[in-house]
Amino acid sequence: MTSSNVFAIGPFNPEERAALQETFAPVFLSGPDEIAAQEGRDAVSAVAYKGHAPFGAAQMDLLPGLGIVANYGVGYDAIDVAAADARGIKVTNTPDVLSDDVADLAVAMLIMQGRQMIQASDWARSGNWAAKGEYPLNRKISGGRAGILGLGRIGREIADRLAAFKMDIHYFARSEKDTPGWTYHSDPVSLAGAVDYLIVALVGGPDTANIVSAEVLAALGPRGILVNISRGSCVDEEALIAALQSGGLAGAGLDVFLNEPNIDPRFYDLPNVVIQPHQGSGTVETRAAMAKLQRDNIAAHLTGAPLLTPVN
Ligand code: 8YV
Repeated sequence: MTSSNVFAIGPFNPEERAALQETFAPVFLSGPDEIAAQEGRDAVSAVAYKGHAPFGAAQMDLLPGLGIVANYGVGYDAIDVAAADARGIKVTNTPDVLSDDVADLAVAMLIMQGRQMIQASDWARSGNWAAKGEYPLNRKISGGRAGILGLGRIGREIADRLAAFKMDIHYFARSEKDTPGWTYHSDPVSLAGAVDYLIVALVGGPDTANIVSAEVLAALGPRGILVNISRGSCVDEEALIAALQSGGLAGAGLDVFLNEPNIDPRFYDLPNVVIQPHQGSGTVETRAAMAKLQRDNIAAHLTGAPLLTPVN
């Protein structure tokens, strides 16, 4: 199937570009700000979207024939779904295929932070191991109390992994789930107060903005470790930095930030933070599966077949 009526917008890698080219022969744009200058935009019926730049009413109105925005990613907070609904535009995302990788990274950051793996590696590399002896003792992670903020697909994968680390699992979600043995909390402060480790696995967007507030961080406390693999917007970043600087929180493992990739430089000076460059889904296997699901959704739309993973 080829159609020049497809725009592929965002930082697609060479493999993704080649597959999109072979399937749809799209016009490639590096970002939504390039739409306005495109001749032929009136004929565009599908957008393959990648990245976190906002795609809302203004962009949709430049594409009067648009029928689908297929997002590369499970989180679609960059796309204004209400504006899409109002224009009869379908939105799809890429759930499930990335859940394992994101959950793996969440657990890895928790252990890296708790066991001080970066500092311990530096200790060995710098010669301190030989010169000064064994690395100072750190902290046991298995058997602790873990709180999952948002028990969706990714949150469940994280909880399952941490349960295998013999942890006591607590969670916050919109409603109580059928998860025998796990403890439900109806508000994030109560959850944070009950656990040692708080893992943020919420969706992004206005409804979850700053859910991890100063109050939540205070409830998590000086022995608490915060892990975030969802969106920077879920955390009050000022309050987080203050807690990390003051010892109000033991540490954090963060894959997502406000204003990424230009993150707040104060994070670079904090030794108690494991920083990852939003790479939760960033494996060869998973990114190929995400890209394929995105293409399959567009192909379904163009052939009138049911969408595989519709959002609206
Ligand atoms: C990004 C993500 O999509 O799936 C999500 O919601 O945040 C990531 O997988 C990916 O970084 C490409 O922008």
